[in-house]
Amino acid sequence: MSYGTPENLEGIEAYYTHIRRGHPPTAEQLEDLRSRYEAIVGGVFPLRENTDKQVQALEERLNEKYPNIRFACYQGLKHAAPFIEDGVEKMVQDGVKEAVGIVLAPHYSVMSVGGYIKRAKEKAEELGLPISFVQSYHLHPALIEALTVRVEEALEKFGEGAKERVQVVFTAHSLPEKILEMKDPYPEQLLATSKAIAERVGLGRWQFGWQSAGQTGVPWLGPDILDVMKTIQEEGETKEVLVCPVGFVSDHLEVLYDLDIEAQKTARELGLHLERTRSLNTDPLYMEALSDSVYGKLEGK
Ligand code: FEC
Repeated sequence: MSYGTPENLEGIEAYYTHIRRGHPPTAEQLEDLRSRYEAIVGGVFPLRENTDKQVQALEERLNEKYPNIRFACYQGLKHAAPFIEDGVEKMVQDGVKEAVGIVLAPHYSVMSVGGYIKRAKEKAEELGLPISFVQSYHLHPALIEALTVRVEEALEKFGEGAKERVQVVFTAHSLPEKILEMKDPYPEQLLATSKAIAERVGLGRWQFGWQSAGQTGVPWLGPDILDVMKTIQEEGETKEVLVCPVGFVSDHLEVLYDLDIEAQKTARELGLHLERTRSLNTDPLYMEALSDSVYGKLEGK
């Protein structure tokens, strides 16, 4: 399961309305989102192609690794077609005997992964399909390895001694602060992933920051990456920043716009040198983390 993205520029309004639980955006909100998509894609939506490739790569990896079982991967998207319910329905139509649900995002929150699982479970129960779920895989060794490699290679762009000098900021999508009252594991899981990578690389300076918070009139988790950069500039201990978006697994709007355009603009204004780690996309180590997590949930193996 994955977040989903519009098929084309005309599809943005329906997509945005779905994200807003059926409430259409104002003309101004719609224009703002359209202009962000136009800035990154010029009419193509990278998340769609990336998710297709990830699903294909996972199916190939599962069948290669566990040849005694026949695996077929179905896609179910949260906010676009094919929706989560469509994916479950297709499995039943195709005669699937046992299903495992996994969300491509590694960290559990009741508001993110929990929402995907709830919808898939309800549809599977309605149709009588046995299904189990991977809740999170944020500390899977292959995931940590893939992210460690990315931090190390990005640090090379800063030259000698970068490991001690550069401020590394791990980020993820912010959520409304109310998740803290619910004892949601999301912030802790994100910190655990960040800490594991920082220790593996041997980072001298690192911290966690949030990004892409919504404008909904309620407080969202902070500090935001843009404020984090302002603080780094004010403290004056370094002018070099590497952002590693551990909560995202693909190149899409929140990475290609929020980090590569918006955060880069702020960095330039603040006189900071900002780099970002490469997205996981179909990295074989990422596929290893996914396939291993799926296999671990199979009843009939
Ligand atoms: O490239 C693309 O087309 C899609 C990029 C995209 C990803 C993504 C991931 C997450 N979101 C999460 C939570 C929220 C909450 C709201 C919210 C709103 C938006 C909007 C867009 C959008 N999100 Fe998203 N998210 C992506 C895109 N997201 C566009 C609407 C306009 C805006 O705010 O920019 C607020 C909903 C509301 O109004 O009530 C909450 C979380 C993730 C990471 C986990 C996951 O992938 O599921 C959490 C990718």
